[in-house]
Formats: sequence, structure tokens, C-alpha cells
Amino acid sequence: MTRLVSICATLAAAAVLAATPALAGDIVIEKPWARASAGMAKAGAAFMVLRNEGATDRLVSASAGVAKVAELHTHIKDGDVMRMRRVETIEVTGGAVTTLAPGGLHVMLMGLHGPLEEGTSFPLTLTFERAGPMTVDVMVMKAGAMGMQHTH
Ligand SMILES: [Cu+2]
Repeated sequence: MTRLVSICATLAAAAVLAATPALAGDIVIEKPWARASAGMAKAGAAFMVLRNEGATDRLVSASAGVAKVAELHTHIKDGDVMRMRRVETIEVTGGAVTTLAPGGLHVMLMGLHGPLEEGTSFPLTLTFERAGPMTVDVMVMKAGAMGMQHTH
């Protein structure tokens, strides 16, 4: 008597590998800079260009050793006056460039431990919802570079 053993091919298992993870590193932080702080000023701001080559992400927080607090800010027009306003997150649209610049979005540095001196740099960590934390070196440029003054 011949016995036929039937072997069941389990093709289904291979299909599970198809899911693609969200890749960190889709965001490139370009030209991070800050304005030199004047005198005893306790606040400063950092600016940069966020190039997102992946899916839409969100900047959710920032921190820097040079300041007690780093907040995400934007400017809104209030009559003829531009005022700063704290925002919870900054959307970083996929396949696009989001610019943090004087007069617009910026990372506010509050409670500076010392002056930000032109020609120096300091590390700033930006945390994204999907990409996670990224640390960049922020170049300190001349006081008053590119414009607006910060008043709190
Ligand atoms: Cu601000």
C-alpha cells in the first residue's frame, strides 16, 4: 500500500513582509541659524529650513542646552503689528520645504544661560512626531540679521 503525504505550502506567511515602515531620516534640516543676542537679552530665536522627502510629519518640540525653555512660535498679524504666538506643533508637509525665518515660524529660546555670540554655535534638538529627535548645530549670526526684533 502506498501512502501519499500531502504537504501544505504556507505561502501566506511571506505576504506579511510587504508592509513598509515609516522611515526616519526623511527630514533634512538645512541652514540652522540664530541671531546673536544683544546685551543681557534673555531670549533668542533659531531658524532653519526643514526639507521633508517623506510623508507629512510634525515638529512637536525643541530643546537646547543654551536656554531653559525652547518653544515653537509663529507670528500673526494683529492690526499693523506682528505678534508672536506659541504653537503646539509645526506641520512639515511631505515632499515640500517648511521654512522657519524671521517674521514667521521660529524656535524661541527663553531663559538664555548666557549671550549667544556671533561666530559660535550650539546644539539644538528638534523632535518630530514620526522622524523622532534630530540634533543640529545652530550657527550664531550677527545681531539683527534679517530683520525683526523679538519682544515679549
Ligand atoms: Cu518667539
